[in-house]
Amino acid sequence: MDVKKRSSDPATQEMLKRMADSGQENAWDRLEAQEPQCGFGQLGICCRVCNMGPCRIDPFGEGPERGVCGADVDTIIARNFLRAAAAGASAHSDHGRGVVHTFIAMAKGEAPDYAIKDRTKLLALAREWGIKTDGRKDTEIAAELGELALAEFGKSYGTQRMAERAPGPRKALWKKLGLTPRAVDREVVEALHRSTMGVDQDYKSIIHHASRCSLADGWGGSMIATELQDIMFGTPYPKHGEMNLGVFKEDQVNLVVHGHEPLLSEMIAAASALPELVAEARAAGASGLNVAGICCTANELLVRHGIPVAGNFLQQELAVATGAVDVMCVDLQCIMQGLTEVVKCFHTKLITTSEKARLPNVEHVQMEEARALEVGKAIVRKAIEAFKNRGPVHIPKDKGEAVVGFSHEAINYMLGGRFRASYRPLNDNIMNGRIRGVVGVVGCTNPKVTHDEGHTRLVKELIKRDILVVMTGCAQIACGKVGLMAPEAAALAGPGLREVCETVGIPPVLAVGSCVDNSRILVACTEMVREGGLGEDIADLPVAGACLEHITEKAIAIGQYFVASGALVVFHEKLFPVMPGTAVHQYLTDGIAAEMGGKWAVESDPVKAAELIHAHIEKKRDALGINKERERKLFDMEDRQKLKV
Ligand code: XCC
Ligand code: SF4
Repeated sequence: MDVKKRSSDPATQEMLKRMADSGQENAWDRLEAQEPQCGFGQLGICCRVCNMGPCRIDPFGEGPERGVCGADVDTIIARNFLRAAAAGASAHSDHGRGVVHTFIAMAKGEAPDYAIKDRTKLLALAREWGIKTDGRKDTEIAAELGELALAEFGKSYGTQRMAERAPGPRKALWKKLGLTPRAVDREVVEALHRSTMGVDQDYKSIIHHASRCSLADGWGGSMIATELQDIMFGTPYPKHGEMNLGVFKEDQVNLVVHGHEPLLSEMIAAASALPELVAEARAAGASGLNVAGICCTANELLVRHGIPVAGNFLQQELAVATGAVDVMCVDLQCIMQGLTEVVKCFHTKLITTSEKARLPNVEHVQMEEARALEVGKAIVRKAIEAFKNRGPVHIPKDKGEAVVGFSHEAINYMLGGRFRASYRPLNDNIMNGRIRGVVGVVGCTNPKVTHDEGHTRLVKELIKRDILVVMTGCAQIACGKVGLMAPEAAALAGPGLREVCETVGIPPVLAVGSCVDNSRILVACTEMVREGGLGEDIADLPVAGACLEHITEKAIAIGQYFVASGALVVFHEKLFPVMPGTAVHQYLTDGIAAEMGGKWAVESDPVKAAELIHAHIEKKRDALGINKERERKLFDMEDRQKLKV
């Protein structure tokens, strides 16, 4: 086993060796046992949509070219792509719906442990949605807002309210193409319908719906999740954070919260700060209570409260293998069933909390919004109990220091100051060329590629080229671990970006939040357009998105909504589930740009991906006419030498 090939993160390498030595299995081992994986599946050319199949297309053009029903390679790939986008959109959006239910309960006084923490945001959103605010109680406004938000998931008519936020030309384009997203549930149901046997069999039409369904996620379910979570739990502002397995404390009760929804983990965090529970932990022989997160539940708590992050997706089993985790409390999404095996080797208590996400033979403590803090306290007490049974621990020392919590509002404030909060300084610095552009690097960590390496190398290459990076998800954790979100990382940036970072006091890589918080990036892009000087639409901006380690269907939905919003999106070539050389591949990576301004690109090498993104950004800058000065300067040594010959 070559641990360096498995991961570029020293803490992960250390734990991989330890797990191998003690015969404990993890995702990398199980991947090895699967190899070689099905090549048809990887290329998206296997269809199991009906029972005349499964059918597969021969990629070498020697075998079957069509499924039993006659579906060709492009139809099969596009249908699989659409189903992935729909599943991804449903995951983010069902999370959003859960938040709305709690929000309404809070407003009606049925969830007493929740409150309105960001009143400014509540009122702003209420006004945006035409809700009367004058002379009304906050809870009354919130109740009405909650009902309207809930309708976004299942209303019979109309389109997503949040999509109204997009720049004018983008909205007009969506309208012209019939892409303005309708109710989230409708788009997901229609995606499943269209992709059944014998319905939509024109790949462009199928991808078209993948766009609309994904837009219902980004400008719908995800954005609603982000906004209402901010109202209830606070909008993120810059704060200190720490990331990696080194955040576990040997002498404290370590409670890991893992998954995606902050509804319960917020309560667990609050419970862990209660003096009575701290006293109970002390009585059990611990010096305190340490809550740490994994995956996007971690990102939610990190950006709002600076609660430490123990690791990203691939580190969940390794966290248990430290022996230092007393309770691993999971909500939903990205919870590996493999956890049920690894906890058997340790004292760690695994607890499920969502009725939607159960594990066999695992204790279930149902999250209940009416008594959420009580549930949180009960889980903390279970961790204190488990601490007493703790065996030997092995905690890697590594952890990265970071400044995190750059919501759209925080960026506005950092750049413009309290009284003239605006994106003007950002736009100005992009226009004068100190910052070339902005790139969102997001998404998962996949054992098929070296863990963390795609993200960290790409981000280093981007900031070196004076490109500001904004991050979410497990990619954010990967870069936080290596210190790229510390202000000192400005030293790794190009001279222009460095100057801006040092003047404003921001790191060159901004931690924005969880995967539903990619909606914050959509809002930030819109704000850049509104501020002026960088074109009329997101497609005009010198921006892009990238994910070189994607795993989940959610990443496909995110990628597609960025494409349909006008951005270039780069994925790892081998992880993109679309066979190269097909018409649908050609369409997604080229033809679609003529319709939507955005498109996909595939690249496995982080340096080449950075070059590709940089070239794209310069092209956008040229089109905006903000590159004139630079062109003159670009007469470098090489050009001079050419002249002499
Ligand atoms: Fe899951 Fe969001 Fe992917 Fe990480 S990044 S592996 S989705 S936790 Ni969203
Ligand atoms: Fe095969 Fe067509 Fe059925 Fe897919 S839908 S399994 S290609 S027969």
